[in-house]
Amino acid sequence: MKKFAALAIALAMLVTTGSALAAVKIKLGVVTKPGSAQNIVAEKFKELLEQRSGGKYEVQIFHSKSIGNETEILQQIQMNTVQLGIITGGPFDTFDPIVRVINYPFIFKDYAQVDRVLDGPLGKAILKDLETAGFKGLCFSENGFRNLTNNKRPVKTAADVKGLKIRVMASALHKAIWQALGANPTPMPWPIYTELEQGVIDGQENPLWVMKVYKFYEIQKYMTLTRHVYSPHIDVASLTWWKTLDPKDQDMIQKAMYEAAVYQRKDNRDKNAARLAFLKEKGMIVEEHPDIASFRAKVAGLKDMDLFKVPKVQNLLLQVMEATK
Ligand code: EAX
Repeated sequence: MKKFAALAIALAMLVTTGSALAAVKIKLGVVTKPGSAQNIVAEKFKELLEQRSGGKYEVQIFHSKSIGNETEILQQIQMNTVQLGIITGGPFDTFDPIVRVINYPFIFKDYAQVDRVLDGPLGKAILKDLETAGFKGLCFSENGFRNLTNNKRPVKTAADVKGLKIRVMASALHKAIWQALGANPTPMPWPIYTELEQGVIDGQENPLWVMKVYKFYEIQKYMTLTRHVYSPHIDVASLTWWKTLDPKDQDMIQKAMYEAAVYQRKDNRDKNAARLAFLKEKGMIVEEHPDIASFRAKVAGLKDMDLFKVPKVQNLLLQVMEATK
């Protein structure tokens, strides 16, 4: 018994001394599973920050919905119970309408425009505005250009979309886009495999990596390369937490996240051709050259909707449209 007590004291001392030297833990949330775009950013960031801080920080990645869906992760970041998140642009819609500008359909033609705008002053203005919602916007990584899949019929023109039950992200803009296209949009948080499998929804829209990593080729027959929305992730920190950090650490975290984002964007883009080939090989019927003009025509009026009436949103939308002409 005495021996046991001595051992317990020794152990307790070890734990106390150990914790005095322990790294500062940072919680980082992503909704998707390992191998997904968000996780590639998160893992790269973890590697860079832990190495550069000489072990001062330990990044704990919570993935696969272990701390909730993207909206719930954002709420925890606002409260500083989670410090960082790599979150798809869509769910930010209800926190700050300014993000609608980057989710606007067909606004970006190619990656060169995406990088120029999002890494430049207009992207910085969006990140800065997120402070109004309690987020420190660090930078943009990417989900990618979104494409439509469904299980009902091949889609070549916008008219083919009519009546399809399409799952959309928790975003008023994404809902409005699919309404304008004639679909029956159903907002639903990630993941959605079961709903697709059971036919609760006919289809969904996401970048190519999603169809591969989440095995949508097993349950979705048709894919159309609509590229209707460029979908970034916004890499954010809790503003409350950010203000407690000294400027040197802020700088180190900001740089590590940006490098992780640049690394992931390239990785994502490099893999798209192979993903498309893979999905075809798995039997998906792919419409590679849909009638994009017919899609554009149906969403042309979105900019005049109430969604864009807030002056800061309207102003920025016009500026981004000008920059991507
Ligand atoms: O990254 O909810 C969505 O459609 C997102 O694109 C999803 O998190 C996959």
